Amino acid sequence: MSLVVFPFKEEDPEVLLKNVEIALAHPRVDEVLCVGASEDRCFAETSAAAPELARKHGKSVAVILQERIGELRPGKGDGMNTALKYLLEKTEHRRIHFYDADIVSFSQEWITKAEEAADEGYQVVRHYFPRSSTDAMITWMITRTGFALLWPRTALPWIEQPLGGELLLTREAAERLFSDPRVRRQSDWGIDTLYTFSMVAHGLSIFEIYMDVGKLHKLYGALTDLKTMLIECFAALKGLKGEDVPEGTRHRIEYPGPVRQEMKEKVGYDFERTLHLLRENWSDRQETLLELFPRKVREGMLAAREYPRFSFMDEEAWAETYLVLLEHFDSGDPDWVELLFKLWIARVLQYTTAEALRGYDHALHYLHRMVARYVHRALVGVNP
Ligand code: GDX
Ligand code: MG
Repeated sequence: MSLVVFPFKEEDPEVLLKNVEIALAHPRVDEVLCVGASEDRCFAETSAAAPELARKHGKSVAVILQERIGELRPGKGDGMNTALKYLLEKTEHRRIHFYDADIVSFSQEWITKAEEAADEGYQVVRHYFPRSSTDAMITWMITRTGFALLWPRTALPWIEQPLGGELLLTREAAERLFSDPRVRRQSDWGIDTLYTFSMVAHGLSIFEIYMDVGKLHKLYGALTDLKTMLIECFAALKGLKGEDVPEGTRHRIEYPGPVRQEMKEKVGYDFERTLHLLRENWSDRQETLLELFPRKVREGMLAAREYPRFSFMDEEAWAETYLVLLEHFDSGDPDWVELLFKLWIARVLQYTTAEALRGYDHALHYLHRMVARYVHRALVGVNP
């Protein structure tokens, strides 16, 4: 039987409690665990409502605060790792599910599909779902790009949503992840990268299941809101760059379904507000750091201080930029943080205007091919 976990921080308690009820009503679920970042309003309301929900369903509902397990900013990583620790030390459940607390399209189907895939013997089940062509820009430009450039022979570049927070682990998989010190230290947004990395590094079998309904949840405006996530996800990848990953993971991906028109037309971020970000927070030191980058990138970025420029940041320029960042980026240095952010903004804007504008089908095809070309580049080298 299974444990369902919702990590949460400042969420709408109504959404979280509805999701808790959905999970409790599922026949495969024995217990629900909500792991809060702090004693915020959501924590108070969820704790107050838990005993009644538990009674109603005849199952356990625990609401706990996350422990300090890692070494970086205390964030979602401490929350998820606290749940692994709880599973292993306090319970006998055979499986653990994670779902973001803010999903408004959550249903029993999320749990059922994961359980059925695990019944086939997979140690990890990951949910994936349609996303708009301008959404998931950290996933595509940071994580999948990095996985392709660093571990081209492994399953890593081919994981559809390597930052997805919806997944199932068998108890055995949870043990493997939690015993990995690289996973435990990652207390911040880098946790999703570390879980994905670690499951492939440990050779666990993975089934990616497709959720038609998609994940409707809280949305961001300008890309600034994603800044911390971007930095922490890149830093996590950079920290892993020398690590060995075996090639032979069993990895199956459920074939996706047709994508609704609404999703195809959705715009993932506010273009105009994002354009401004290219001109913000420059310093002399950042200009000096640009000397480490290829000329095209350096000149393009310097010009972008005056007037929005980004067309120079094409796929190849981004690969070259990425390799420089892997070498030199320092997440403790505010100038590096600002520079990475603006370089990524330039890449996202270039992709948006050169590819996403040509329509959803073109854009998604482009992104998948881009990853394949990065894998090829890492294995075979750059074409002359
Ligand atoms: N316990 C705990 N502690 N929970 C947290 C914390 C924290 O410090 N920070 C966030 N959460 C919860 C949050 O309440 C939600 O349930 C979940 O973690 C995800 O956070 P949200 O703000 O909804 O992030 P978003 O942008 O929806 O990100 C998700 O998708 C990203 C992606 O796929 O790109 C999330 O799973 C990210 O980890 C992932 O990178
Ligand atoms: Mg969310």
